Amino acid sequence: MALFGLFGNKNKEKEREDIIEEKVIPQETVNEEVNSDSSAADDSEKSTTLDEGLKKTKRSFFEKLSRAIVGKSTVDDDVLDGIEEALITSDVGIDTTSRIIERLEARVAKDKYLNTSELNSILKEEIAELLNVGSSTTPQTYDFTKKPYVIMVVGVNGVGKTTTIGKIASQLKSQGKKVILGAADTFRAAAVDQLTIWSERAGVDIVKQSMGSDPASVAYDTVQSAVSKDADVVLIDTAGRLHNKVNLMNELTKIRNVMSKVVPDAPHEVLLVLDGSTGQNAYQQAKEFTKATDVTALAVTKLDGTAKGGVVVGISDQFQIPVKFIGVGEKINDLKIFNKKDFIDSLFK
Ligand SMILES: Nc1nc2c(ncn2[C@@H]2O[C@H](COP(=O)(O)OP(=O)(O)OP(=O)(O)O)[C@@H](O)[C@H]2O)c(=O)[nH]1
Ligand SMILES: [Mg+2]
Repeated sequence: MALFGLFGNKNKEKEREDIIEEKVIPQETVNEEVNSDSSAADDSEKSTTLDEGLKKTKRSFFEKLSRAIVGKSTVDDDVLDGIEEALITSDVGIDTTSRIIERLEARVAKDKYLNTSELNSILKEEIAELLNVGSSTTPQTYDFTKKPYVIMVVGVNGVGKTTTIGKIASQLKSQGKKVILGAADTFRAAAVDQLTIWSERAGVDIVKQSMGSDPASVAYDTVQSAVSKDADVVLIDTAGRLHNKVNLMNELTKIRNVMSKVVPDAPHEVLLVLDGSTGQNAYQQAKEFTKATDVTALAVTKLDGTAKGGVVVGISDQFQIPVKFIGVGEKINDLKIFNKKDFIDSLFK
């Protein structure tokens, strides 16, 4: 028996090694990797504003845009080509960029002498309309009539799952909610320690077991503890995984199933965390992960460290699943509830 157990663990380890090997870091993002100096996570520092968080994206996008219109007074084909390039290289994505350019073309066709000096406001209007900003309200974060409201957090390695959980826990705690974290990333001892530190920072409870224990068992214990303590929200941390690792995706199904034995409609939310600084990779992950498992909400992190913030525009345009949160820093208050209007306003400020 013990021998089989040993082999089982070996296989598991092998699978994890594969994941780490397969973690793709596009070359161009290496230089702009976010500062992961742990001193940056000092809670006493003030939180990053949306404007500050989007600074790199804004600077890079408007530099490209001004290059597109230099020496031009009206929006002609050359200018449109330049805008297209600016959008694509800001990681808005080809499909969404095409839709924005089509809108601009229609506008130029109507008004032949569209002035380049108005371009920013025109572009802002068209992007806002494309994303249906007029009808957007800040997403209701959670339905607290469900008690406990169970959130399972998933995604590939290193995207910011654990950090995002800590930030959400802190926000909910400050709203007076009773929150319990579940350390269902049992693969690394450090993962449990990291979540424990976040639980202390946020001032919320945590349920954990020893490293290597069954993640589904931790999730089960957490939900049960939440029920007995009359908690409002459960946040389950999971190990990073790739969508194409069948066993690991099955593990997520198992975690879901055991939680629903305690609270029948749990998990109420499956939050997929995406690293915004990986640009097009984040799209790919969203596409593939949402195919492989039920995902009900998205969080896009690390926007502060990248010029690829346009990725949020593309993701909100192309996925039916709402972007609920954006991460703009490593500190506990550096998570914003995503509001399309505020985002576009900040981008064009
Ligand atoms: N600058 C910045 N860094 C972030 C943000 N969110 C997370 N990070 C950093 O990203 C790194 C990875 O974050 P984790 O929360 O450990 O990511 P994870 O998905 O839990 O990682 P695994 O458990 O290893 O799969 C940490 O150094 C975080 O501080 C963000 O919004 N901005
Ligand atoms: Mg983690």
